[in-house]
Amino acid sequence: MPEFDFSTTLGPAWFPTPLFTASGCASSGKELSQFFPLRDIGAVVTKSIMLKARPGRPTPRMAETPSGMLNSIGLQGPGIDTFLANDIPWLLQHNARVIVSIAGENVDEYAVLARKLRSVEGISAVEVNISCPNVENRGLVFACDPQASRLVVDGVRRTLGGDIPILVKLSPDVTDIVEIARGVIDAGADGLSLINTILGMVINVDTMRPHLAGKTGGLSGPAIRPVAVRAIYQVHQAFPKIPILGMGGVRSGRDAFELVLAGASGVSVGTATFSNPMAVIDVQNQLREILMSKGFNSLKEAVGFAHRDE
Ligand code: RRO
Repeated sequence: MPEFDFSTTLGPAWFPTPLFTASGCASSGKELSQFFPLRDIGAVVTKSIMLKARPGRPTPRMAETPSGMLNSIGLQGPGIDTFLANDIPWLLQHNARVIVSIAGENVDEYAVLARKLRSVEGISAVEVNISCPNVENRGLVFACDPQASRLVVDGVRRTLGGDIPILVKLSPDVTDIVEIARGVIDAGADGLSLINTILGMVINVDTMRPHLAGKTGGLSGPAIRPVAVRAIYQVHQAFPKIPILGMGGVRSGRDAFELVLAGASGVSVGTATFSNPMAVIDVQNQLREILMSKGFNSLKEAVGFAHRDE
């Protein structure tokens, strides 16, 4: 019997396994490394980093919701220079594969971030986050506008050249995600990360005021998994050759398998890690078992399987 091939590719980047952290849910991986060797998963996807250090939004910035949670972090982080000086060397010393997520306030800032990454050795891919819901106004959610999305990716592509693969993270909060995907693929994206959180809000009925200081936040967790499956399915149907890193409410191997069947070549685990730090490893082991029990010889055979006979 041939050995089961669990490896995956996201554009030109190869990974021995298809499970990843989700950006923002494991910072730069230090805390998770107490629980398992980071090398054992596909890659660590780091928290979206901006040009300058940012304190993020005021508290409270988390809220529990049925089958999920809201976050309103607001891009807290040390800024790219500190990140490159501390986090990347630490990750590489620990033999982790790394996907660096970047976020800018405008098209130029994304290009400056890309320039700083261009000469960094050892990065597997860059995730261009154009879909953070916790920015000052909706005009800054580039992923809600086809032209703005295209411009950001075009700038990053030109700056990075062909050396580092680019994944672009999209928002499901749009009328037609396929149209946004088309724009960023035309601009040079190698793959897509689907999906970011969904804009939501909780009002505390005791105080009769919004629970979050930032009022709105991004909804994550199992509640959004059907939205992720739908977005991945639609985009894979339109662009079957473009690799998708899927995320949204994955807690088990069965959940990850659902995203793979929809068209994901890799799966990120985010919110589940907060209650189970081993979630990425558990999901990885369970997915391997499920794929083998279904008779697949490789992960790749299962990607997009739900589209068969369409
Ligand atoms: O930092 C955040 O508040 C945040 C980001 Br960058 C994102 O992409 N998605 C999200 O739910 N929160």
